[in-house]
Amino acid sequence: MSVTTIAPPANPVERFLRTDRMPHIWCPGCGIGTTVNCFTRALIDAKIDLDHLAIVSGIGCSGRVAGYVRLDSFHTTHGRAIPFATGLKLANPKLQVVVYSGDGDLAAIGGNHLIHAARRNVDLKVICVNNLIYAMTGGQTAPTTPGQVVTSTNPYGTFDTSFNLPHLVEAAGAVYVARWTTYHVRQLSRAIAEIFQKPGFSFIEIISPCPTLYQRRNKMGDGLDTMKYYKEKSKVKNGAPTSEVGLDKQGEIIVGKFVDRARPDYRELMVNQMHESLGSRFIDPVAAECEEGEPQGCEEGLCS
Ligand SMILES: Cc1ncc(C[n+]2csc(CCOP(=O)(O)OP(=O)(O)O)c2C)c(N)n1
Ligand code: SF4
Ligand SMILES: [Mg+2]
Repeated sequence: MSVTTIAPPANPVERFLRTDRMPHIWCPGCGIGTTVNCFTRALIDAKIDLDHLAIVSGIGCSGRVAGYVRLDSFHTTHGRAIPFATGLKLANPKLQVVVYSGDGDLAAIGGNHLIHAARRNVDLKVICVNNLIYAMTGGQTAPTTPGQVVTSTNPYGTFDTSFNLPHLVEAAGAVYVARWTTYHVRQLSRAIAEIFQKPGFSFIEIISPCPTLYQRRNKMGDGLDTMKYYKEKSKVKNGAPTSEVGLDKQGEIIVGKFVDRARPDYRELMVNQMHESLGSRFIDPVAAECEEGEPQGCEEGLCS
């Protein structure tokens, strides 16, 4: 008698993971894995050409994403994901370049790079996992930590004013700004798929739990309790003025797509300026490459 074994259905996310690097370092209930799930589903839904995709992370628990995805990924130094990604994008404009990192990495040590990349409208897709602290190094206060939150460096509660990241990047010039939590998995996946169609500097903030250091110290329960908390406290307000979406310890979490606008990106401005200044003496290396290698015309439209 022959025995038929039925293979379990393949997990669609698995092919995007470096399974040889498992088990991962993330704690039970951590939100970072959920963000990776949403990200990989967005890659599937948006039919992203993986040969033209690069992921850049900085250092931190969130920065570990680059090491776990089976994609062309770069785990750079703390705070330097954006300048690294900017160089990558300028050297190879055909790449879709994603910066995937934590709030501390992007808005503290990397804060200047963040605002200037937004100002220049560099064509990057920035995914910021905001767990409201420096998690990897022990739960210290970050520029995103809301007032009164207990951290390892403010055991009696923080008191300095925190960054409202959507407002910061909108003011600096980002063309797409959204915020979701790890509870909003479908909306988050859709937003990530959407920024792959959006030229210029896009920024998605994902409010994500760190049960080990943030939730525990603030008596907010475990990962599941935090999902319930996000569900209860979140209010979808697409188009909300970013000046009104700041976070506090226990208040409403305004989520949604806040900004979706168009303006020329850094490369377009650079090429236009060089043409204006140098005329026919300016040879755009990308256009020249297209003429040589793709005589039928460049689908990316980078030479126009
Ligand atoms: C130049 C430098 N400064 C400081 C550190 C220490 N450091 C490593 S991760 C980290 C904080 C990361 O916080 P965040 O980006 O929010 O990531 P999380 O761990 O919260 O996901 C710090 C300060 C470092 N690695 N390099
Ligand atoms: S320390 Fe916090 S952010 Fe880091 S893996 Fe654990 S739960 Fe996640
Ligand atoms: Mg953090």
